Amino acid sequence: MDCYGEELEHYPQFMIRLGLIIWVCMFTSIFANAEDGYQLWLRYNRIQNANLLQRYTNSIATWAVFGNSQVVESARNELRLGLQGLLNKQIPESTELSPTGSLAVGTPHDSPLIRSLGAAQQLDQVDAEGYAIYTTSSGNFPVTVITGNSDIGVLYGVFHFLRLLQTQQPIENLSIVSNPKIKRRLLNHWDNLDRTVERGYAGCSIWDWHRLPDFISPRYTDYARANASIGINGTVLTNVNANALIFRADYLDKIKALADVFRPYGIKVYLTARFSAPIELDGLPTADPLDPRVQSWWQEKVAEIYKLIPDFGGFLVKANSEGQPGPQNYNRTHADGANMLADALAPYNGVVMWRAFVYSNAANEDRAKLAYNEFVPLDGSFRKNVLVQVKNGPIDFQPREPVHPMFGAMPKTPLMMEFQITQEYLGQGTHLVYLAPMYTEALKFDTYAKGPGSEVAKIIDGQLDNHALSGMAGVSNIGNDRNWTGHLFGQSNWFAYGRLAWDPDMDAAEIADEWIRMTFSNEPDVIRAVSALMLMSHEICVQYMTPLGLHHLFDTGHHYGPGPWVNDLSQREWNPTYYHQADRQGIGFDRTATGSNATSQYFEPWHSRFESPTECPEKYLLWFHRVRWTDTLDSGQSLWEALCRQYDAGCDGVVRMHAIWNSVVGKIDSERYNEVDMMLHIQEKEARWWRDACLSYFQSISGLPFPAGFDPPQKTLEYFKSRSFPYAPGTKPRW
Ligand code: BDP
Repeated sequence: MDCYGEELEHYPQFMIRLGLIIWVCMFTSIFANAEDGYQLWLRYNRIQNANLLQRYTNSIATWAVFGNSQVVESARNELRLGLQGLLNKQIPESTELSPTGSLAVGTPHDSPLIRSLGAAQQLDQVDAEGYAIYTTSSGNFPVTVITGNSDIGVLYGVFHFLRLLQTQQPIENLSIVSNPKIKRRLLNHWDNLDRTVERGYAGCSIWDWHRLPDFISPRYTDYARANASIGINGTVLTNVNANALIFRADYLDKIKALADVFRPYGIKVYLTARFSAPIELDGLPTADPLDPRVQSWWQEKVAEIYKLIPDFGGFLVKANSEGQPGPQNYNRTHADGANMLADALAPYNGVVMWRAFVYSNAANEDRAKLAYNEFVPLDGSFRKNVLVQVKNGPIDFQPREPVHPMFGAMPKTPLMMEFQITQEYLGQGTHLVYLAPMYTEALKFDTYAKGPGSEVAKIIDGQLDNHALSGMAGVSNIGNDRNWTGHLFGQSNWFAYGRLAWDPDMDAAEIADEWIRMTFSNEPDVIRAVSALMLMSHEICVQYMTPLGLHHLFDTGHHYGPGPWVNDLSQREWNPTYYHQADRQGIGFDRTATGSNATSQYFEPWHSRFESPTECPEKYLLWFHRVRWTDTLDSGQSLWEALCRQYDAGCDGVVRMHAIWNSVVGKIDSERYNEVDMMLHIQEKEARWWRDACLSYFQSISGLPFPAGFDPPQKTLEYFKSRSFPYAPGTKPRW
């Protein structure tokens, strides 16, 4: 028999063996690497580094959590889950200390052991929600203590400790004290009762209103865990374009069910209040805030809510903005409206977050100035439990805006920061854009409101003007997609938002580093590559969408993709042409003294810097100035050439990002690798779409040739104008 025949003879057996091997490989690879993103950054996968694993196992030979409250129970469960996963074994829960090291967790109030380990002294610098993590010893036995003045402090400490393990930090000699700098750290869900999400790109709303209050999805607990792990302590469940129905008794029962799930994680629920709710729900003839019938309606409603949810947080209100009802319908001011609700909430320590996102349809004034004009004169007239919630920039969550001039201009009123986490204007569900650099650009901006050192971060954390109330809101990017945020990297923006709400002085790179380690890998190559691509991504997006201070070039309704040509919408300020004002001579919005004078709303030296075309930072040039196409910029290029080069640089940037991602192939699981790879492919195509559509249009206006060597758009302007996306996610019919 020849070899060939011999092989054939053994063929069936061989095939069975081969099949078995393939099956085992597939099985183990599926289960070892099943990574669909659901776990977010709370992946407690076994630590691969054997030395480290041994060191951790020695330091945590036993562990105990003291106390019995719901919040302490959450801390205990999380620690159990985390240790079991990361250390890959069940560590005994015991109050007996081990000679190699033990972990003791709880408030001094709950445990004599924690008291005996010097917690009181460590907690000297710790506030109501903060914590201390430190290494000490009992006899000769090393002990790691996680403690706080409150149970929630302990839970936050536990998450911090797990983060140390997840990011593979040494834990033998700890001395950590951490307090949140901002008190109300909230997510704002723009979720509707029909489960659509106003600007959502990750599926439907996670709130399953129809099945609530009886069906409690396990997702609600995981949502709470994820938020608590980054210090978020409140959630506004409903859209700012509010529906009064949420105040009906059956809906309040649903809210109560969610509040009950979130409470063990220190998360309070808040609702958006539709100003006309008394009319819509109970047929009152008016919603005038000074009418006693309206006042008692709200008082009763608030009492009803607190009866069900004793720790209810309060109301978020969008009033007299984009068609929403408000106090101005009755010739009352924003303060009248906010104070009426604040009075109803005050007996229960509830707050009102009154949004400053207003622009009057009638006023023939630069939209960028309107919120300041309406609100600054009201400084000092709001009740103590009112916060005014201000978007980071004066228009509307554009890829880049200068800071909102209201920051620093209302010293008697606590101002809350509102960031958008969902990427309405930043590539929605398909672009990788890490937003921490954009957030920190705003937070670190020195307004000079009280001279140097008046950073936005210090205004919103209450330091600068001594406010007890402080807050930050992030418009959520969460939906019921398996990976929560649609794009996997959307998770990093949720994470970064929470970390910055806890500490607005944190650095975007530091946050990226944590997130990558917790989400993907602790391998230096992976961290280096992914961090580089994240940190470059925002600037690149600005370049291919709205460079040099351009803004609101987005197509109507869905805001997905470019529409700089749109000029037929009924309201002037809904049209992109209003914002760029391009004509044969030049482009840009003159907001200097010769134009709308929006520059005057900024403190010196910003007022003068923004006013001067040469001193104005180039990134805001066309925001504040009209510039001729042929004017020369610092680079020596004409404005037209610079614009073309910026769009080019944006496209090249995405190609670079994609190549960087490709360099981690094989170093992370293939499931998430491939998903992001496909998204980056879309992003490359869409960056090119932005470039070609915008430049085709601007060229049709400027009449100038493209610079030498420039790769011209491959399609006509008519083609770009003809594209339509009737079912793009997050589409809003009106604008
Ligand atoms: C805009 C959105 C719109 C929101 C509005 C708001 O396009 O859907 O309702 O902001 O913040 O960015 O109220």
